[in-house]
Order: sequence, then structure tokens, then C-alpha cells
Amino acid sequence: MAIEVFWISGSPFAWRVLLTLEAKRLPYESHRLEFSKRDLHTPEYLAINPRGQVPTLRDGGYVVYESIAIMAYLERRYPETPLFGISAEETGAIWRVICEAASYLEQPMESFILPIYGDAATEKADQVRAALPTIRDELTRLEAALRDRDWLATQAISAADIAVFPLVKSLLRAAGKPAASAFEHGLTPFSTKYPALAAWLVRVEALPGYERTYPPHWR
Ligand SMILES: N[C@@H](CCC(=O)N[C@@H](CS)C(=O)NCC(=O)O)C(=O)O
Repeated sequence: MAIEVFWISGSPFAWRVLLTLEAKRLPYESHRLEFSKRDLHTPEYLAINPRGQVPTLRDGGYVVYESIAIMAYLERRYPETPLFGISAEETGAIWRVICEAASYLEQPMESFILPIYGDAATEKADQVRAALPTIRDELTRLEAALRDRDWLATQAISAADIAVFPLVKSLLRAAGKPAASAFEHGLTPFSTKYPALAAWLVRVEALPGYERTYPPHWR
């Protein structure tokens, strides 16, 4: 039975799973859901993801949600093309980057992008403004990590890169929206402000199958 993935276009968390499947060259059946059609709240979907969120992965009779948990499951189940490191040291470095992104970047990223996407940037201007210093600080840390190597945690692409990439792309998309110009966000021009990260984005985008993962409604 095929691996099935349930996702919505533009979800950075779902994007992680699509990138992982492509990086591991695993065939999968894609179920693109629409938030506006309340696809995430049908009884059938809530039965596999009681939070009514994406992503969710079904592999035969097994179901798992939470993007990083899905990535860890895929690694264990399909170890070819390892993404969580070969040595104990690599695994530690990869998980450190993932945990840092989850602990320090995800929430500020959402505080910035969701009001901008949702036409609420004026109403939630304080929230947007408050998130920006942390976002810049975290991007500076990522930039520093790339000073001496091509990838965030190890010498090859890893789950750390895949977990962080959609967060950075989402920040950049929001930063390019007209509503973002009301804030001195300092994120652009990205290749000037964060040159190593900009070059790293291009490296991730060269992953075979990347185009299949790109959020369709962003095109
Ligand atoms: N921690 C979760 C976050 C998932 C999440 O926030 N998904 C959003 C889309 S970006 C969602 O499904 N939102 C719908 C909702 O909460 O109603 C993960 O990593 O999978």
C-alpha cells in the first residue's frame, strides 16, 4: 500500500514532509486538502488527525501526525538516504538544529506571517513588530552556521535543512507582501542581509523532486 500524505498548499510543516519523501525518493499518494473547504474538519480526517491539522502521514495501517514525528518515522522505516545522520555526533547536531527551530523560530515566524497572510497586519501590528527581533536573531544564528559549510548541521543535506527551509521560505514570502512594507522587518534584500542563507536556499531547491513540493498556490 502506498504512503499517503495529507497536506495543504503553503503549510511549512506539510512542506517538510513532502521534501523528506522526495529526498528519500519514496513514492507517495498525495492528498491535497483545502482549509477553506473545511477538509481538515471532516469526521474522516479528524479520525486520523484529531487536531484537524496538516501534515498527516498514513503508511499502510499506520498513521502519524506532527511534521518532525513524521520525518523521524520515515527515517526509521525507510533508512536509505539517511537524513538524521550516520554518527551519534551528526544525529545530535541535526536534532539540535531541529529543536532550536521548533523552540525559537516557529512561533515568531507564525506571529509574523499569519497576520500578513490573513489581512490582519494593521490590527496585529504589535504582535508582528514584537516577533521581528527574534526572527532576525534566529536567522543570524543560521547564517553563522553556514559560514563554514553548505548545510546547517552536517556536511550533507539533513533533516535539519528540511525542517528549517520551509520556515525561511514562508518568512520570505510574507516579507514580500505589500502588507509587510509597513514594518521595518530587515529581512530583505535577503541575499544582502543573509548571503549564506540565500545560497543555502538555492542548494535545497536543487534537490531532485523539489518542484513537486513547491506550494502550488505560490506559483
Ligand atoms: N506542530 C505541527 C504544526 C502543524 C500546523 O500548525 N499546521 C497548520 C498548517 S501550517 C494547520 O493545519 N492549521 C490548521 C488549523 O490549525 O486549524 C507540525 O509540525 O506538524
